[in-house]
Amino acid sequence: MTRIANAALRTKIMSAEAAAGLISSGMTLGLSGFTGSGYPKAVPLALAARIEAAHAAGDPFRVRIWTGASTGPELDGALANADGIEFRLPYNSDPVAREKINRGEMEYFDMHLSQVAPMAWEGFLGPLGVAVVEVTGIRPDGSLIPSSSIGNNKTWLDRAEKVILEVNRWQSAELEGMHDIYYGTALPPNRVPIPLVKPQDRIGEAYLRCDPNKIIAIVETETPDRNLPYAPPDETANAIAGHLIEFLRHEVGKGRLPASLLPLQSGVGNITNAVLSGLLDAPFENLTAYTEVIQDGMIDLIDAGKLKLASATAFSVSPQAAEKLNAGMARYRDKMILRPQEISNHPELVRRLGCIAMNGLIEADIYGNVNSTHIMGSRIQNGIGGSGDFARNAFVSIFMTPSTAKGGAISAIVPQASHVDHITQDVQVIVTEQGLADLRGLSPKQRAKVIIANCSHPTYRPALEDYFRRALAGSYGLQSPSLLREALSWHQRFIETGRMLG
Ligand code: 0RQ
Repeated sequence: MTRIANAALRTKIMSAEAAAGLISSGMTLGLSGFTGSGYPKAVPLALAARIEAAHAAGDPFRVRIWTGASTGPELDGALANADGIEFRLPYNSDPVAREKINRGEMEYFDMHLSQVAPMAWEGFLGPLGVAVVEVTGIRPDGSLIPSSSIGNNKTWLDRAEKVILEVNRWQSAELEGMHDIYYGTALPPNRVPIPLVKPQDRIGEAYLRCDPNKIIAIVETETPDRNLPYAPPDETANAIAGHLIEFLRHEVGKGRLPASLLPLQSGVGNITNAVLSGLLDAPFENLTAYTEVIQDGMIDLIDAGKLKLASATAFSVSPQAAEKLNAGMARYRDKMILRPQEISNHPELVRRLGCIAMNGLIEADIYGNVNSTHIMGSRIQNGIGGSGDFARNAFVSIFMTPSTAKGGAISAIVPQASHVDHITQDVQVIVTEQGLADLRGLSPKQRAKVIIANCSHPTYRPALEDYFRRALAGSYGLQSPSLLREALSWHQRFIETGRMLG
């Protein structure tokens, strides 16, 4: 059964190959998709095949790609494999694309996710040729029922010269009504306050608007989102979750947080998912989430009656959770809201709501500067994603990580971060399986003592203590004492020998 209820638009149905044929080399494409949800699944594959054929014929066909965040192998993976991406923004976690970026074969603009839509409107990113957006259905009046992510779809549909839609029958029809698309954003000097004061507030419309004259193709699909399983929490993840939940209990005990906490933001990954699982047995009720993605752990918290509402821009769930979600969508619909990412991650709203931000990190230095994106200062892992939107503006900004990486060859706590995404002022709590460092109100030297003592792995602690002691004795100044020749030597040693310490 078709989900295209508008007769005029049904005349635009065509194959993915025919739709991909409408895209030219050099174009900028604005694609839907956020952490493996709601991305177009047929047109990018057909485009990748077209690009491969063009390359075989000596035509250097490449496109520029804008999305919500990460997508799936049929999009980033296929286009990167075909060597078809010239430029990519704002986030990537695809391994093939990552390799291309690190080899210098693809330009990548890694951005705060809340800033993508405003910057697209500001104009300096250049014109947007074609929006390729997955939807759940098209209504008789031509408005669009969004799918399992919103991301930047509103902006792509507004800004693109032409639009290609994928209507995916795999998406639950019961998604209709879950979304909240806010049409009140503007550029300065015409900006007004965003009228959202609680995570559960609905301030927009349930449907995406789209000028039917811009629609050049509609492709029907029935293909699942790329949903990856979460690893069951291991001992390390459980220890991190335990320290963090103990901290939250302590803050409630001190009266600094209400018993229902404040709206939770949780980054993606197994550790943050373990924290959400830990909340199942914690003594907090009537929780809310104002976050980027709804993960398995949040669905379990809703089922347990602990989480009363989750606001996000996308689902990021395992195949089992996707099945549960799709089967029970009508029940979940009034407990979940999907919004454009400029609203889900808006600094004004994160500050107003007082979110508890919980994100992963790659490394932190002894002064509390956090690197979320680069390995050994140079290689990109994923991107800053939404972590900066939330960390700077949160009520309390928490970062967590195992204390070592790569089987112990790397310390996650280092004398100096090899790249900084979150300056020490945006980092209030660091947690590893070793313990938790509450850095609020501490000077850099006080921070160093707590981070080394509470968070570093015992294998690396003596070397960190030794570095700090010598820096205190012999550095150029004593606000954030550093031994510059030595500060990045751990990274250099890893590059040369495969281990940070001899
Ligand atoms: O590499 O897969 O090759 O083994 O980094 O690390 O431990 O699996 O942790 O999946 O939680 O990711 C910061 C990358 C953590 C993530 C980061 C290597 C490690 C492994 C992944 P392998 P883990 P996670 C809002 C929040 C930025 C975006 C963000 C991230 C790989 O949390 O991308 O916060 N954050 N978004 O071996 C060398 C170190 C390392 C290291 C880890 N110190 N040195 N390699 N690794 N630490 C949500 C969104 O924006 C969508």
